[in-house]
Amino acid sequence: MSARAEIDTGMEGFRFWPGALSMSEQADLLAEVLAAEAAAPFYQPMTPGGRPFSVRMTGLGPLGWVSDRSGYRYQSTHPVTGSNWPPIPGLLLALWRDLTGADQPPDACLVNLYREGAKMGLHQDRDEADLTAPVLSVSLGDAAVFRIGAAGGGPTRSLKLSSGDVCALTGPARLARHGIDRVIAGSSSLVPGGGRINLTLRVAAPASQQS
Ligand code: MD3
Ligand code: FE
Repeated sequence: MSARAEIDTGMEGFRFWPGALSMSEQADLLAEVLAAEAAAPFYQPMTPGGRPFSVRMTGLGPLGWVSDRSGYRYQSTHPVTGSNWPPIPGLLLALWRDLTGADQPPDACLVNLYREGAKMGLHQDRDEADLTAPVLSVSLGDAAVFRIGAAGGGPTRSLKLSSGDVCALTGPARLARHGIDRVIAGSSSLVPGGGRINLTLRVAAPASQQS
C-alpha cells in the first residue's frame, strides 16, 4: 500500500489520511465495487418520510444499511434483489486493520454513489449497536465538499474529500454531524460515467452477535 500520512484536522477523533490510496489501489478497489454491483445493484433509497435520496446506495458485507418508509436499519439482504450482500474487499479489511486499530472487523460497508448534483444532508450515524466502534471512509472519483460539526451542534467546517482520501471517525467524532454539500463534477475521471463513490466501513451488529 502507498505511504499514508495522517493530517491533523484539529478535531478530536477525526483522523484524515489524504491520498492514502495510490491510483492503482483506487482502480483495483473501484473494479471490485463495480463487479459487486452486478450482484448488488445501486438503488435509490427512500427516506422514512417518503422522499428519494439523491445518492444511490448498495452494500458489501454481512450487513447493509437500508432506508425505506419503515425507517433506517441494517439487514442481511439487498432491499431490491433480496440476495445477501457481496463480501467486503480484502483491501478494505486491510485498511481497517492498519488504520483503526479496532479489535473487531467491520461487518458492513455502505457504498454511496453520487452522480452529478447528488448530495447528503447533515446527519449523525447512529444505527450501529456499538457507537464506540469507529467508522472508516474511503472516497473514489470526483472530489466532494464535506461538512462536519460537533455532535451537539454549533459551527461546522468544510473540507474537500478527494479520490483516494481516507478518514476515520473515532471517539468524540464518531457522533459528529456530517454531510456532503456538493460533488465537484469532472474533478476525477476514475468513475465511469462520472461522479463519486464513498465506502464506509462500520461495525453494525452488537458485540454479542459478531462472528
Ligand atoms: C463522520 N457518507 O455514509 S463519508 C454516510 O461521503 C456518510 O458519502 C458521506 O455520511 C459520504 O453515512 C461522508 C465521511 C464520514 C463517514 C461516516 C461518519 C464521516 C463521518 C460517521 C461519523 C462521523
Ligand atoms: Fe454518515
